[in-house]
Amino acid sequence: MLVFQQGGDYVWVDCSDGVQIGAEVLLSDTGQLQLIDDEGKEHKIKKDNSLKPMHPTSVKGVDDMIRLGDLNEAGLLRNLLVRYKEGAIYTYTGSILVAVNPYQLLPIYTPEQVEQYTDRRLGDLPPHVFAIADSCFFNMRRNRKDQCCIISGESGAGKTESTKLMLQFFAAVSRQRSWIEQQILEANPILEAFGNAKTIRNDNSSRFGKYIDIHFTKNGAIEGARIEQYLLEKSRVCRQAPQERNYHIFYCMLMGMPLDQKKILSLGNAAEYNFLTMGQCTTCEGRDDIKEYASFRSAMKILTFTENETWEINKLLAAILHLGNVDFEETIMINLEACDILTSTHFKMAAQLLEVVPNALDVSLTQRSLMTNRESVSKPLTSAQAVDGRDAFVKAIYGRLFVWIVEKINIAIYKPPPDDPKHVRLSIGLLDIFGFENFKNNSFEQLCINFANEQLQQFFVKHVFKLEQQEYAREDIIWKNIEFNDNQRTLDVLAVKPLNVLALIDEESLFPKGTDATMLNKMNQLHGKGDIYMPPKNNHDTQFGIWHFAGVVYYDSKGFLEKNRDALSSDVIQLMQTSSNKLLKQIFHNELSTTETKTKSKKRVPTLSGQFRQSLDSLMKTLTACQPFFIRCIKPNDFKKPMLFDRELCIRQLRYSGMMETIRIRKAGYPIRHTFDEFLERYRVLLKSKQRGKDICENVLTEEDWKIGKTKVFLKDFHDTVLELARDKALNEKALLIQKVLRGYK
Ligand code: AD9
Ligand code: MG
Repeated sequence: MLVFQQGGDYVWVDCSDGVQIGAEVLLSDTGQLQLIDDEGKEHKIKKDNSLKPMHPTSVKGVDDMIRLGDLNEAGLLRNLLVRYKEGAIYTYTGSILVAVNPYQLLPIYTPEQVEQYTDRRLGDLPPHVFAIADSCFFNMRRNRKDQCCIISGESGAGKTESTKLMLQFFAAVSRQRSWIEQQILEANPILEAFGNAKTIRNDNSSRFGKYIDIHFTKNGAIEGARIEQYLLEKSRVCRQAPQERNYHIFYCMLMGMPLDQKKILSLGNAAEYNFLTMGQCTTCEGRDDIKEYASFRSAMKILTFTENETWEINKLLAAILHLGNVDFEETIMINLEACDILTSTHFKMAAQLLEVVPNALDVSLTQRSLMTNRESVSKPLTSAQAVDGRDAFVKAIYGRLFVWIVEKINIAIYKPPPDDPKHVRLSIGLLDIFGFENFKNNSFEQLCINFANEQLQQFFVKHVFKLEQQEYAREDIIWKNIEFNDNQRTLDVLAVKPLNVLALIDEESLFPKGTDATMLNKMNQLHGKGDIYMPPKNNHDTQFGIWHFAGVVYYDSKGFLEKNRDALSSDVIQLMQTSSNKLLKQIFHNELSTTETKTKSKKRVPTLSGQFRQSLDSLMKTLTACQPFFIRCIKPNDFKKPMLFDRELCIRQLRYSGMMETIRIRKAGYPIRHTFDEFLERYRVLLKSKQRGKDICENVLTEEDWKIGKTKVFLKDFHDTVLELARDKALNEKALLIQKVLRGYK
């Protein structure tokens, strides 16, 4: 029987959120125990035996969750909490890193720290994002295999910051201190200026996904890099939710650009533009737009954008702002609702900056051409339709501009491999992609984003659970299967089964008479009977639900097809044909060349989801060819505040990322494997003999709890560390010995 006699003991008590909370026993007098829980709440409990004592590992916390004695949600959560309170934001689960956002600058990213973590084995030093970077770098060279690191978590959890820290580490250990490293680092301020914005969840939220592939020589020097971007949120250019901003670049430009240049573009303050004020917020606490603009400008120079190119970009950004202030007035034209543009300096400036004739801009915004059987006729647009058309144009300009800028960056940082067949190129890829989204209103963008997250989750599940357990079976390792949440069925409904949800959306988008309603109808008919897709509750409802690995999300089908078609009106395309703005023509060269060749062969412009799926497929192929690392970022509170740990929020994130099952499998499993030959080749120095084969492998392993399969040695993460350290030591001793012998000869 357990009797708590004095203070200082720790126990688990029930908590309203359903997960037990830790509590310290303060005093135990006659009949009652006084407990203070982790949140400072007092509990008075009768002495009884039902109180569960806390395992010592949970009292102080451990570096690696697989060492937790209380292997349950409560233990996991407390471990992160205890460490977080001490400023230890990183924790391992084997080689998977859990990172809790500190929301404050910690003194743990100095050059000294980089040095300290360089060329050390995982687990040698306290958990750190640098240790993961170092392991990627080490494994890449040791195994001669490309590595990737998948950084996941919800908005504001710290993915982008982790990515930047990894890059900082690679640039430092590459040790060349050359131009290319600087260029790769400086790509970030540009990408963030154009692709990040203040949202209610994150003051610097990335509104696009990115995969940065860093290329190394076989000696570990950085050779170049390549950036892939995914699905920028274009709607933000025209509309922002309350307390959110448009992309940083607009505010930076208006704050930082010299007055004489602003004058030429006829630009004022952010408050004057409709497109910058929808969220009623033009500044962002803690961000200095003037300073950011200066860093952006210097980054543009480093990435070889010429003064002229930067100026041309500014012109297009200014044109967007002016277009946003163009007003339309309702009129009647031969019994039809129509609209006129109210002439203003904004309209004139927009035409001037786009380098088109004002009248042509007017016509393309207020009328729509339709092809009848024989001829093209124009139909006037209502002012609401004109606003929609204008917004589509603006979104297209910004979206294409973003793609063009990323391409330009790639031209500067990507170096094609030399023609030498002996040249070895190795790479480490960092994936920083938008987290799972579930808002009050979810639309087509959220479906795409959540689909990407389903794919990444499946990659994780496959790597951590499926392939691992299959391999144990193949190698005859005795193993008790671990249950895990497999999201394959959701992926099947979304994108694999014939006539899956994404295929149906595409099909309806290409079908001229297709509408959101006909699309919804088809989805209901084909998927309504399963348990992944949830049809609308009644005939008037336009929302359907999908059971994702992270919970149910309801999507409003309104506007799906238009967003997916992502088509520009032929009037706008024709307008651009007449423009003399070279950058504008360049960013739209795909559309412009399609219309020019239209008569010969009708090229089909792929839909948005089609393009996105294609780029995701290629990403998955790349990831599958790499050895993966995972960083799971956790957002500790919704207020962007340091030292605030919201239990419920954290439990939810740990649950849907499958952290509990991950710990179980990492604790029970053997994530490190080598074939017998590979193993002996690397660790031969720890042996006296030159023999080969399975039995000899056993002689190397002094620690316990490894397994020998049919063709491979199976190890735990800590074995890898122990072996590598022993190998380093043995090699050093050998080198010393050789030196001694050589000295003896002198
Ligand atoms: V989003 O999906 O792009 O909206 P991320 O990328 O997950 O999101 P981000 O890295 O931008 O989040 O982090 C959000 C903010 O948290 C940063 O702007 C920092 O203020 C803060 N943060 C994140 N990680 C760290 C850190 N290691 N140290 C200090 C941090 N602050
Ligand atoms: Mg981000």
